[in-house]
Amino acid sequence: MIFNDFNPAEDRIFRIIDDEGRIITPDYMPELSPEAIRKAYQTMLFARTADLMAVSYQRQGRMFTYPPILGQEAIQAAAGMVIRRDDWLVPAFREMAIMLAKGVSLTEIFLYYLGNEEGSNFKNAHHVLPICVPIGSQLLHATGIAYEVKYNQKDEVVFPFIGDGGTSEGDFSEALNFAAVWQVPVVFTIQNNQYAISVPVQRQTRSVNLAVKSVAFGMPGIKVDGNDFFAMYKAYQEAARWAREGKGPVLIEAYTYRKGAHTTSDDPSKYRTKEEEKSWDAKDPLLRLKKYMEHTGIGLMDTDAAGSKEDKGVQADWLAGEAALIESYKEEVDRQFIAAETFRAYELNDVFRHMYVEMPDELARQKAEYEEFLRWKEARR
Ligand SMILES: Cc1ncc(C[n+]2csc(CCOP(=O)(O)OP(=O)(O)O)c2C)c(N)n1
Ligand SMILES: [Mg+2]
Repeated sequence: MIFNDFNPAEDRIFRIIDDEGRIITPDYMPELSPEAIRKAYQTMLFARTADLMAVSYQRQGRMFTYPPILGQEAIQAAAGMVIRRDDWLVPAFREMAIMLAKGVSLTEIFLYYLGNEEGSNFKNAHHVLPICVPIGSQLLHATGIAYEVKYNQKDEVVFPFIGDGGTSEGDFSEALNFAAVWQVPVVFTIQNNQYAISVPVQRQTRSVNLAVKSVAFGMPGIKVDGNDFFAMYKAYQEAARWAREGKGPVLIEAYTYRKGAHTTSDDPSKYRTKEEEKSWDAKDPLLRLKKYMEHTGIGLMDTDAAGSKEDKGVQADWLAGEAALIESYKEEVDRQFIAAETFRAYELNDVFRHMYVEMPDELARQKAEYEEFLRWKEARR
């Protein structure tokens, strides 16, 4: 049981592979086929490609502010593989890759960052809440949904996400407290990427880590190397099983690093050093999984490299394969972005329409006021 073996009060961190991609805790290695591991790498590579292109679209002036997931791909690929169709994804705003795994389309995600309300109207995704920018509020929704799940005895687990900074919000404590009191099925993830915009995690808490907060609420908690795909996968497997068996909530701290800016509106060179950023390069989640695959002869494409070629050949094959994959991913991302870019412009009504089945008077008043403002603006031209 990983929750007993890696006690957060002792500040232990759960890892399966080291920075060189070598297995260091074989007893915990999850059973995954070469095909599943290859697929995980490809998922991370697709997410990285889409993420870099999202930043590029913003820089080209074709999209508004976007929060990159660069460096956090292993957490999201692992969560995406464990979360089931009927389970609930309750995102904050830095969960693009998990949203894709749950069936949200990239076009929908891009629409959101183009300010279009249709970007929260997921056509094919099941049990996914909209992106949530008000820090922490989504955790209360998660606990509430899990209350309903337990009440109606459904086989569903709720997966909310929050950042390290978000743990300083009252909503964090309220949501964890009642999830534990009610023993409802929630797997809380803190993506501890070390920063809340410019504020380092050391200024959020005096606790030895974030996972230890689980102790006070009375639930299992574990600090996991968030850049280790296998550790994240194993942690999610065990946490989801725990919650699904009716044992209550779990807190996972995924210890990682935000390699990019907070959002495209931020400049991290103002508050952190190049040396610090560089020190995380060797811990890159894609690099570590790639090294593991190289040691074990799992090729990037569907034929396994083991024994078939000289080392150099495998490496060359990998690089050529990766370049080709990235090219095909870029085409796919571009296709989905253009679908968002050429989507119908949103109507004024959309901004007010989706909150209630019947618009309350106060909202109707705001809508009238806004229409009035637009008329005034038009007349001023
Ligand atoms: C209630 C609230 N307060 C402040 C903000 C402004 N804000 C947006 S993101 C952010 C920092 C969040 O940091 P963290 O929780 O670590 O998540 P990360 O951005 O690192 O993923 C802040 C303060 C907000 N969106 N909502
Ligand atoms: Mg953060």
